[in-house]
Amino acid sequence: MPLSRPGDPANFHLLHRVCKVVVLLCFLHISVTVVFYVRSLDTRFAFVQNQQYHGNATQRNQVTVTDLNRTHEPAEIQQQEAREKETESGERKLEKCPETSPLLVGPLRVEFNVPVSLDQIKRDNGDVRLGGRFKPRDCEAQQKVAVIIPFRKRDEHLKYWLHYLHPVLQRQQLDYGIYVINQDGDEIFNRAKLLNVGYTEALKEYEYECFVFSDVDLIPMDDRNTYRCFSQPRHLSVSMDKFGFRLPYYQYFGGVSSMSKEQYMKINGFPNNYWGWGGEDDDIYNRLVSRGMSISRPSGEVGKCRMIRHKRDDKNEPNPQRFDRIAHTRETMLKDGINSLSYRVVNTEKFELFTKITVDVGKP
Ligand SMILES: [Mn+2]
Repeated sequence: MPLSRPGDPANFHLLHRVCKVVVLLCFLHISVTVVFYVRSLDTRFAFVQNQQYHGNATQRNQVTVTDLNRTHEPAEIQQQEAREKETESGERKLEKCPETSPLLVGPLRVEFNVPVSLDQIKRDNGDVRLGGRFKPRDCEAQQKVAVIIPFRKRDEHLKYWLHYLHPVLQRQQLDYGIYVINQDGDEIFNRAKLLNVGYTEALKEYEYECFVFSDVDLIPMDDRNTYRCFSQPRHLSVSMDKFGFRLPYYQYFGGVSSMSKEQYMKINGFPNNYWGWGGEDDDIYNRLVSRGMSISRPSGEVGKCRMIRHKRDDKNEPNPQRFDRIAHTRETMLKDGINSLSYRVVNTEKFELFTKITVDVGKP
């Protein structure tokens, strides 16, 4: 048999079939490419959203991320819907936020050489409500926290505090309020009494369960240092730059600390009679220990913080009676504390980023 020559109908038929297969293969290749391309676009979009989220730390973007994921996972949709189911009271019932917030970023850069403006801080924290209140949008916070700041004539420090702390507290998914307790007049300063006033006044406003007591000039350098309460009273400012990033002494409880309502009541609150600088934090430590409690602390790494450098304020001289007072905490704490607190509120102001309560605490 001779081989078929070109132009033979049988040969043409074979060529036709080969072409068909090639075209089909091409089509298949293109479809697969298109499918993968579209999917990668989606992922990339979600990634960008996620990045922005970490960048400005508001709740809004997270909703978008969740929404994107929803289109791919029906189980996720059901969960989300269950989470958002209306309760009988008509209120939106949210699931508890996780024990550790997924929004935390870890170490933070903290500097005080660049000036900050209140307007910019307001713009950066659009989700904060009047009086410096916030709660997470997508979940129910683990704790309701009142942050109490004893204050007098430190507006420049307060600005930095608001600038750094509002984003951190939001990322920590807390239901919080900021209370700046401003000592009226020019009498000698009384930090611990102002803290007692803050505790009392904050509770009149909302059912706070946890109280963070913070000096106005202390900024955490890691957002994993959560401003909430623990099973024991918590000392949060454990490695300050001022002390070479270490504890000055084991019993140190100054700077930033937190206590639940129960822990605070157990020690009759704080002393009211420490006028001037020093000693009140050691008195508080003695109170805790005498009630069988101990201090809980974050690690030295997570507990790093910076203090804004400043000169000692006028009318806050070291208190010469402090050593004598500390030696008698056990006897005095029963009658000196939240049960003997007296003060007069001069003025309450609701600013966008904090509540300022000006108070007359008397004099020694
Ligand atoms: Mn200071």
